[in-house]
Amino acid sequence: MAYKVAIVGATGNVGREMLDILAERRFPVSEVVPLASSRSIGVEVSFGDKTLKCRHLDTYDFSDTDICLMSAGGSVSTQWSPKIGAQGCVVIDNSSAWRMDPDVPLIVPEVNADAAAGFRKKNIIANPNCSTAQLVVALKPLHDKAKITRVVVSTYQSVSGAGKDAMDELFAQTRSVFVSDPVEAKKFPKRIAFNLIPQIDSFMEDGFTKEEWKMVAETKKILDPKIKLVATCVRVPVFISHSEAVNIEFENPISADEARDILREAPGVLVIDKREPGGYITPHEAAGEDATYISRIREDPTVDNGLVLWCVSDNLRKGAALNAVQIAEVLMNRKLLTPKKAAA
Ligand code: 11C
Repeated sequence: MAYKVAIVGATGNVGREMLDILAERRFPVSEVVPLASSRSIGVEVSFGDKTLKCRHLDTYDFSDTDICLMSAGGSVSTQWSPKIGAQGCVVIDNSSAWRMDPDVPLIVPEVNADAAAGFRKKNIIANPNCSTAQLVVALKPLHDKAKITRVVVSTYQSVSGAGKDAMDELFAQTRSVFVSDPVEAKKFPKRIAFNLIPQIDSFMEDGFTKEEWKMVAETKKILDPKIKLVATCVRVPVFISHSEAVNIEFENPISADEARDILREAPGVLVIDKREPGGYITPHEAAGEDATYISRIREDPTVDNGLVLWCVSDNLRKGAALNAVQIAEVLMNRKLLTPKKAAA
């Protein structure tokens, strides 16, 4: 049994990771079709040891394709996902376009895989924002044990979250600083090299940014609507992996030792927590890895039942491409989707 899979946005940061992860995890494919906008037609991408040429999204017929992994931004997804879904191809979408739609499941397989079964209304499943995905993987096992009431999270997000141009901007600005050239900021509102920027996405009326709002709304949809969450999202001059300092308040008591033991057993989590110099994870070490890493687990002495921890994950993998492929695996393993060729 093998699935025909299309990747929309195959030349982007996340699209390329999707191709790599499908190959690495040996997801059973009968064919993989990279799709892109007109400016990337014919561009070559790698899939395992094969080289594939991008085809045009506008002229592709999805009727014999089983799964579409979509990473082409909100406006492409808004326009295309319903059309693709109507052709019987399940869209797993990485944009924010469908996440809050009540008829679209928003899935992190380690947390709420059961909700994936609700995809048939629109044939669309949403992938969360990268900073939410790693957070809920860390929170879920602790919530099951001691019931989380409130979370305060500060993020340290890498530039790859803003795309390839943003990575190029960090590189170019860093070089300019070294050779004393003028530093140009195009993609980011201020210089990012040797700096940090307390704004990700646009501002909302209440003073929070959309990135901060997404962390609140998506955590509630995926994990528990009763959890109160407040976020401050910051861009840092790191290429890959988002880091988060997380303060968690619980209804019931939970010690740092208990939390460490629970997290060690939790799916998708790796604990690196030695109370000594270097006994924790950094974004550089998490890049290219699949796990959500947890370090610096300690009790918060300022509240009744509180913990503080440090959470790091590769935003292009668990935060995007890996999570999307894991959703496809849920559809396959739970027999929620039969390949069209097998069904014919
Ligand atoms: C960033 N988290 O780091 C964003 C990128 O809603 O999927 C992903 C935005 C999203 O800039």
